[in-house]
Amino acid sequence: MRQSHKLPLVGLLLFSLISSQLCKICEVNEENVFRLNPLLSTMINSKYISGTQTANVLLSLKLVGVQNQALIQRLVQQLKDNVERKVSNLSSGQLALIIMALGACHTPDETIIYDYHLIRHLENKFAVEIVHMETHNGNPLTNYYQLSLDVLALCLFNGSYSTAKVAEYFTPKNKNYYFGGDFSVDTGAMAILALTCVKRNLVDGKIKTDTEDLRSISNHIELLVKKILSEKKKNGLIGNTFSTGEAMQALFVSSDYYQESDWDCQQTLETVLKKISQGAFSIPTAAAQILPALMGKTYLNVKNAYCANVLGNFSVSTQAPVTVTPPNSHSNILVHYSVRINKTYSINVTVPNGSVFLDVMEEAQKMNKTLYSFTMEESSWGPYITSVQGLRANSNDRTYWELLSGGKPLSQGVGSYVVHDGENLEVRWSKY
Ligand code: B12
Ligand SMILES: *[C@@H]1O[C@H](CO)[C@@H](O)[C@H](O)[C@H]1NC(C)=O
Ligand SMILES: *[C@@H]1O[C@H](CO)[C@@H](O)[C@H](O)[C@H]1NC(C)=O
Ligand SMILES: *[C@@H]1O[C@H](CO)[C@@H](O)[C@H](O)[C@H]1NC(C)=O
Ligand SMILES: *[C@@H]1O[C@H](CO)[C@@H](O)[C@H](O)[C@H]1NC(C)=O
Ligand SMILES: *[C@@H]1O[C@H](CO)[C@@H](O)[C@H](O)[C@H]1NC(C)=O
Ligand SMILES: *[C@@H]1O[C@H](CO)[C@@H](O)[C@H](O)[C@H]1NC(C)=O
Ligand SMILES: *[C@@H]1O[C@H](CO)[C@@H](O)[C@H](O)[C@H]1NC(C)=O
Repeated sequence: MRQSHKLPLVGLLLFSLISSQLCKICEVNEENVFRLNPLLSTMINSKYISGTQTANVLLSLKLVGVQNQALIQRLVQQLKDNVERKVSNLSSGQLALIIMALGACHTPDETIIYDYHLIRHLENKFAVEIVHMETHNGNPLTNYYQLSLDVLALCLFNGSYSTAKVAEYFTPKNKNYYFGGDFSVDTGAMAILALTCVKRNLVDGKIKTDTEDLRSISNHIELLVKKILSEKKKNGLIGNTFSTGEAMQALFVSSDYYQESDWDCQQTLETVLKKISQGAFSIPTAAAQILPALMGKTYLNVKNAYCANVLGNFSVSTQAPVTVTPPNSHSNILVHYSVRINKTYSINVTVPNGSVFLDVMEEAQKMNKTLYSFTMEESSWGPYITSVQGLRANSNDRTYWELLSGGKPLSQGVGSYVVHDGENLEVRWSKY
């Protein structure tokens, strides 16, 4: 399908029709299923402080067929309370995730979606994102990862959206796929899932459309797949550890856009299993996002009438999750910490060995509140830094507080990144 844009339209439609149900899937075999236990115990032992975290975990557990009804009911109840009390406060992508989690696998809790008119709320929130882009220099209220979640949920649950707008806004040229010039693999992967759902509905004739839209959506998928594959690392990860699960899902559903030799799925799988054993997925959201792909599932399976009980016969461990090397709290370490805006403000901070980035920021703040004060918000990935020295990140002008070590951006947040003796840590006022 690499030359799809050169095929005559009839050929394109026919080919899409035949191939759209084919998936290239590699998954953990039975002897290796025990290696997923750290993910399950991280998810099960989560504190569920954020509704988005709960939605990520519930969606993941349902997709792989975990049968723990007591746990599932507890999560459903929490999401129900969430939409009951504050549906208007949820961002578009948060609501989309909740809808997918509640609606996955046709379980009875699907009715909550209709009782609370969640699809209508999502249609409105998606429309607001589009208006925001049109009035704010192309910047959505949230980001393209969430807009992709929106389209995916609307597509899966028969919501209404404009195919023409999807074809227009999701062109891979759009700046919202990039952060600081770098292609965001997570974002591209989620967009492929959304566009594939839309494409399947068009091909199946569920939605009437201009054939131009179908052709352009198909071209977007093809280009995004190329970009994802070009982010493949030597060890098989795609993007980084945390984007690999969603990239795998995207490649599973788009196998007619690349050749078998373009991706060694087994190698990716093996590297992810190694990362699991090293405790890389100790945040529940991280565990939830990697698990479905490892069991050969994607977010497009949400509408399956029945989610195979793939894990049902295996014992699910509920022991404490694998933890990174226990902190040696008897010794202290010294780190250099800087806040960079236009000028750089630096300080040396002593913290117990095993401390995380956030401990350093708190210590610096104690030492000089004027220079090192900061605020944060709890999110599904842990604490997110929202302001430093009173200067607040703002998605309307694409500003944020970037975390770096030795001048290189970190791939973890302040709540999880463990600091080392002599390290140069920095929070930098940046644009994405
Ligand atoms: C969009 C995005 C951003 C945007 C957020 C602002 C915006 N315009 O939305 C920007 C570019 C600013 C950003 C920044 C960072 N991000 Co980011 N981001 C994402 C992305 C692609 C989507 C998040 C989202 O909307 N989720 C869906 C909604 C429904 O969930 P939510 O919880 O409500 O989303 C909010 C939080 O996720 C929060 N957020 C975004 N990134 C991060 C990172 C951390 C560590 C935390 C605690 C919160 C957080 O912003 C979202 C919108 O409000 C995810 C990919 C993914 N797989 O989730 C990466 C992702 C979450 N980010 C990541 C990272 C590492 C960062 C940074 C630490 C990078 C850095 N070196 O500075 C910083 C955060 C620094 C800080 N200030 O604390 C990692 C986290 C991995 C991990 N194990 O912790 C991810 C998974 C990407 C990846 N594969 O590496 N990010
Ligand atoms: C909703 O958001 C508003 C404004 O940000 C805030 O004042 C209010 O407390 C929030 N409500 C809930 C239930 O979180
Ligand atoms: C989907 O929604 C349309 C109206 O928007 C309706 O006519 C149709 O019956 C719905 N289909 C399903 C399967 O619910
Ligand atoms: C689980 O066990 C039952 C009964 O032994 C069997 O019928 C079913 O196929 C098994 N499922 C899996 C996924 O192995
Ligand atoms: C900090 O702890 C780690 C492991 O617990 C150890 O390897 C390292 O030597 C310690 N560093 C210092 C400076 O004490
Ligand atoms: C940084 O410096 C530039 C140029 O002097 C100025 O326009 C900008 O407002 C400064 N930014 C901040 C956050 O102080
Ligand atoms: C921090 O300590 C280093 C030596 O480890 C020293 O060179 C530097 O000047 C100190 N910086 C500050 C801001 O005190
Ligand atoms: C914090 O730093 C500023 C600027 O260097 C200085 O004027 C102020 O006295 C410092 N405050 C404390 C409590 O050390």
